[in-house]
Amino acid sequence: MPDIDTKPRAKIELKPERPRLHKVILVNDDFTPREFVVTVLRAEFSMSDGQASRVMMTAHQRGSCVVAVFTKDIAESKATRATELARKKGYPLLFTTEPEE
Ligand code: TYC
Repeated sequence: MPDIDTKPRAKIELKPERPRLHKVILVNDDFTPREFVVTVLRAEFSMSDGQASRVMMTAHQRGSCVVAVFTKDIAESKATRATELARKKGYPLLFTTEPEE
């Protein structure tokens, strides 16, 4: 019988990395009406009127504003859906995404 060492070795723990979150960013432009930006934020990101107005005003004054963070797929689909709502009305409103640091 061969002498096989069956003593337990140190356990290798496999810790899956937590998925990186992605920011949805609202970009300012000179043409989309403020009320429409607020409507899109409320519809797509379930914001109250107050929250949506503050996010819209931040983008308006600073050029852009982080709307929310999600996993990559959800961030991208929400940004696309929100941007498409604007395209349907002929507005250049843009939502982009980027990974969180
Ligand atoms: N700047 C636009 C205006 O004055 C309003 C606006 C705000 C548009 C935020 C886009 O992300 C935006 N009508």
